Amino acid sequence: VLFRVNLSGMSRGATAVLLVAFVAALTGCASSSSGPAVPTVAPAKTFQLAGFKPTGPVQPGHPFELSFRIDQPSGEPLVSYRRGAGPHTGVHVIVVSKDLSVIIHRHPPIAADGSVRQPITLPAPGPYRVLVDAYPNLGGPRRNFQLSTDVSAAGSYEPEPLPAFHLTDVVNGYRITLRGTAGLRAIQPASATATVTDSAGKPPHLTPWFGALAHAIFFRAGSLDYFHTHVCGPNTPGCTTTFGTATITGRALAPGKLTVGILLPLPGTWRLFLQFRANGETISAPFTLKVR
Ligand SMILES: [Cu+2]
Repeated sequence: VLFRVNLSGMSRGATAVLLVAFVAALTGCASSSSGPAVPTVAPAKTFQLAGFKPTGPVQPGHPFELSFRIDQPSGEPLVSYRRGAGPHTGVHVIVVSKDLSVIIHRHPPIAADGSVRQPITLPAPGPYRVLVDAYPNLGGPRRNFQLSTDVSAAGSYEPEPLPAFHLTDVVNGYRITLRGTAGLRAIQPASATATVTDSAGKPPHLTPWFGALAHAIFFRAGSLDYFHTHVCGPNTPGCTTTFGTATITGRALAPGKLTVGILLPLPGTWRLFLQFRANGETISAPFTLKVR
């Protein structure tokens, strides 16, 4: 027997369809009393954030220290992380406001005991998601995993409505134009082209930053599902993202012209933050994407 269950209200704009298969096993010794026995299931042992700070609201505009470690399923702290070249190492901390108007992306150092500390400043009041993308060095097929928690900045919160898609963003004098996102579909790899010019209209020299020429960080509106790909350059080995059997790599085609690999797991409205570093500053160009 197949039941289709629409779970609405899990996340804004998202409807998960759950297929539940029931097998009615009628055996000769079926009990006639109080229905089927429910098996006892022990809590799943998983990786989890431990010792996370801050434990309460922080002041907007004031730096604070965000700190945590990751505990392994065994209960021991995770101390061994992938190292070396490329963006797929260590721990990435991405703090995003829930209205997707603010993103903060850091790769903090990891102490020998596995603890991670990162100074952060939340610019405005409101709720933020802290996403920890971890690359453990444990062998086996597992490459990375994400854990998340929330922080909030005190004060009255006025969520900004998500802007419609604009072809061109202007950030700190840089013009970033993104083409090729009109027909995006969930689970289908696609590639868009970003063209970047500086305030003089010239393509800027991009400096590799956190192991990539550019980072494409995607969050889904409402549910805050996450995906992350990179634009790789000649000096950024180990930069390709793998997702299942697909590999997603962006490349610099020419100065100021980047291909951006896109592979989003769910339909909906997504916010892409295209991040790169030029002339000593980090630029985050946001784009709203519709994914069918
Ligand atoms: Cu990245």
